Amino acid sequence: MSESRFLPNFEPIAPFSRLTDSGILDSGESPMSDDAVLEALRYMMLTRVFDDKATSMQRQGRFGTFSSVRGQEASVVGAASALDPTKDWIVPQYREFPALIRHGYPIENFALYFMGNPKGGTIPPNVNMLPMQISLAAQIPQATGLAWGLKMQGGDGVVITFFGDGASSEGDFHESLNLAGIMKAPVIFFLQNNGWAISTPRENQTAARSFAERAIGYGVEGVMVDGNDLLAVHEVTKQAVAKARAGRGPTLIESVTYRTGAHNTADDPTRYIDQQELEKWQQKDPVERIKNYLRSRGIWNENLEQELLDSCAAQIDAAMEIARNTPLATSDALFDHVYAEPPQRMLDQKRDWANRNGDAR
Ligand SMILES: Cc1ncc(C[n+]2csc(CCOP(=O)(O)OP(=O)(O)O)c2C)c(N)n1
Repeated sequence: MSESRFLPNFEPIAPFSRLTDSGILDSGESPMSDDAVLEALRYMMLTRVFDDKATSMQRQGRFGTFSSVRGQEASVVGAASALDPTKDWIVPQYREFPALIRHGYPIENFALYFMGNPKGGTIPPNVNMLPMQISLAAQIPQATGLAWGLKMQGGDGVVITFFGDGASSEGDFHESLNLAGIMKAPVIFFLQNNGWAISTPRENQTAARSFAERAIGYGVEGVMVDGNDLLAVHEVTKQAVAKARAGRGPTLIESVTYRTGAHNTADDPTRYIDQQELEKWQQKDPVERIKNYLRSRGIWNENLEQELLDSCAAQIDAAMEIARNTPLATSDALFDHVYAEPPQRMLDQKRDWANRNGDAR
């Protein structure tokens, strides 16, 4: 066939990037100031410290099942650093610790959540985020609805929702993109393609050559970005935020990265991950890459690294101390924070529960 009627062609496409694997910037101008990069790197380092702490807490039986961000730090922080916490909203999945902390969610709440204390799920009133979502893709329609609502209220806030390649196979993802495209809702669908949905590899998730291109079917712009390149992720997210703020609708960002840790603390990836593939991605470690970039700018050295590590460790320790000293929840806390104004049937259930449980512990 010389002239095919069929779309599209399937030539491989490369993600947008700004840094080489060893952290050298291309010939253009950096989209982030040195101070902004340093701040972002601190969030990435803070995440590593927290991930190690949380994993060890889980091993001691003091934390529930926990999913680390390992390997995806540039992806999450690059996206979050393009947001204005005073007006933009985050609608998370469960692997976005640094984005939530930068937005104002207290680390101790995050810890309490994994300690099974409902207090952890409470979001301070000035923090623009919805709760973490474990049921895959269930948050995506909410992000579209929230963005559409913000638009109707006449403000210029933007919503970003995070999810994985696995979640993108759920109907919720497709329905949300479709509606967001029609309504020109100010929402960014931030799909972290980390290679895996637990043990299901990316190639079993879709026959499409990219996840980003799925946007086209909904009249939405899509972009594929190197998720281990902080500068590139920040740049495309910033563009998507500016576009949404200006009333020009949603964007699907596919952030191509790799989960270099386990899916969560209940997973053993050595049973299914190819060691060579893992090592290839470890060479592109996002934290080392951005440190190399700062080294090439002459502003990174061992003293600064130690200083940052110490301050991250102190910050995590202080938050853990608060979480440890928070009284255990009584079981009637189950009924709190479910409705702003609890309906009568819930008040009845709460009273019955208290009558049956004495002090309701
Ligand atoms: C609706 C639903 N189905 C199945 C699961 C079980 N489950 C939890 S995480 C996961 C894989 C998710 O992979 P992905 O969306 O790529 O995100 P990642 O964890 O890799 O960041 C599955 C299948 C779930 N939580 N929710």
